[in-house]
Amino acid sequence: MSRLVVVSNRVAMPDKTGSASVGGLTMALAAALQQYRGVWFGWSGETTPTFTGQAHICETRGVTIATIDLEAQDVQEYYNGYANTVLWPLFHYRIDLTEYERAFGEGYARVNSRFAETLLSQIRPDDMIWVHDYHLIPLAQELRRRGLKNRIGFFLHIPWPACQLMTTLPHHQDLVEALFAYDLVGFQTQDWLSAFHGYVTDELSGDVHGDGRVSAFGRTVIAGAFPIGIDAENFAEILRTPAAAKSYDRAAATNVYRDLIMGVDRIDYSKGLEERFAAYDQFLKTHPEFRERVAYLQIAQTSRGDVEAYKDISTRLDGVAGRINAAYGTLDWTPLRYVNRSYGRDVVAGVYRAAKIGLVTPLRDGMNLVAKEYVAAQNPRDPGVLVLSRFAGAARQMKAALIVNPYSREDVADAIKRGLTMPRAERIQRWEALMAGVQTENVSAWRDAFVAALKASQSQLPEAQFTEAQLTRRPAAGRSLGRPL
Ligand code: ADQ
Repeated sequence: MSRLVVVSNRVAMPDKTGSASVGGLTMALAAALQQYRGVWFGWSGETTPTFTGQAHICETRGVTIATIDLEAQDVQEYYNGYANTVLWPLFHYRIDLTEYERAFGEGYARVNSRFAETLLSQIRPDDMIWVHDYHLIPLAQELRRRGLKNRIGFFLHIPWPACQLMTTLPHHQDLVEALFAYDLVGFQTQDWLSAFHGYVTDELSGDVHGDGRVSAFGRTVIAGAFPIGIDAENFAEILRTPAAAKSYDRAAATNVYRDLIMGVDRIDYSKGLEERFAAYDQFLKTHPEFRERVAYLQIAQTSRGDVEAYKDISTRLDGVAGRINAAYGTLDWTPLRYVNRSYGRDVVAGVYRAAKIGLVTPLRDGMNLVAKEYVAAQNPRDPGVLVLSRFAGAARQMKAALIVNPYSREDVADAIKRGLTMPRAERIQRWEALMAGVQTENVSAWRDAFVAALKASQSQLPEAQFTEAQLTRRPAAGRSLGRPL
């Protein structure tokens, strides 16, 4: 049986007890790796004065973990720079926040080359390689240049931008060409896949064949939509833990006379938190009869604190929350509690269950797992209502949610009211439809579909797509991602 080699920017193997704070993606990848006796390769999160090219190797429950340390300049240019100041905002349709610098592109290319250099020695001839996310788009190209012919798949966890936006990226063609070194390229939804097709046909005059094959740059890849899900069974187990029960009891007791509205997010401009707070303000303003009868709890964990665009978000949220509480709060009612920290999955699960409304209103999101976790945590006999942004990939599957436009505070405010007053029978009907999807379109289904498609790509793609020249070809001088044309 061939091994699966998973590559992601960071590696986070769950501990033996299945730590309560580990995310659904980590658990799924860990399970897949155990099944395939795999290797998980990525950055350790540590820095070193000089890159050594040596991986730290350890074995955890049948999985080989291989990590590398990066130089501080790598982290600044590749991670904070190209990945999180260029690609993340661009792919989330925020070109106003994209700050392109050539050094970022150079750092991105350098780290991908360092990943490839170190990874190469770990790979056996029949291994399948599965690369994750926007940090590592050029990795297959770097591996091919070193002669690797194994099957390599790539999964993009975030959206793919519309062609008009993509073309604002300097050297965008080089980045897309790098995707054509994979055999399989996976997107979360049909929308992002269609946007990729649009780029290929409009910008590259490439071909989108009806059977999933896409051709450009003299190469053919398979491109498909593989919507990620959560580990619903594991989530149900977490809900049965004493910590989840305690968290539920506390949230329910604090809000015994009130309906709880909740949100759980990383602090990120793509999650639409300021717009969500404004929508709640609108709701309280236009529906005074609900004041003191609802409480909104927003759990928001700081992320990417070293990136400029993230630095002020928390302060601004503090300000808006303060204004809402000052305007509407009473002696014994705080309308909005904004908690800037991370909680274990068990604690979050308990709060989800106590919440009558789950507010998931990103401005743009590849999928959004919080929407699925909220549904999985509900009491089947008295479920809450999911209010979901139409711009989350999850909206494609979760049609029984109240779908809103997060840019319209009135739209979101109306949905909050509708959710709070929705008859129980309708809540149950909607929840059952949502839950059926969460259970079947789960993380194992995602993983299995991707791995099966990667295996199948073997028979769908030309046997030897790479001539020796293509395998070793470097971009023409001055055409790397970081240098001027
Ligand atoms: P994220 O942008 O991180 O993921 P999301 O899918 O919502 O977004 O996953 C966040 C996870 O972190 C959830 O499991 C949530 O419970 C947890 N979490 C968030 N804030 C937390 C907090 N304060 N305390 C505790 N837990 C918290 C990216 C893409 C998404 C895509 C996923 C998976 O941006 O669109 O769904 O990858 O592919």
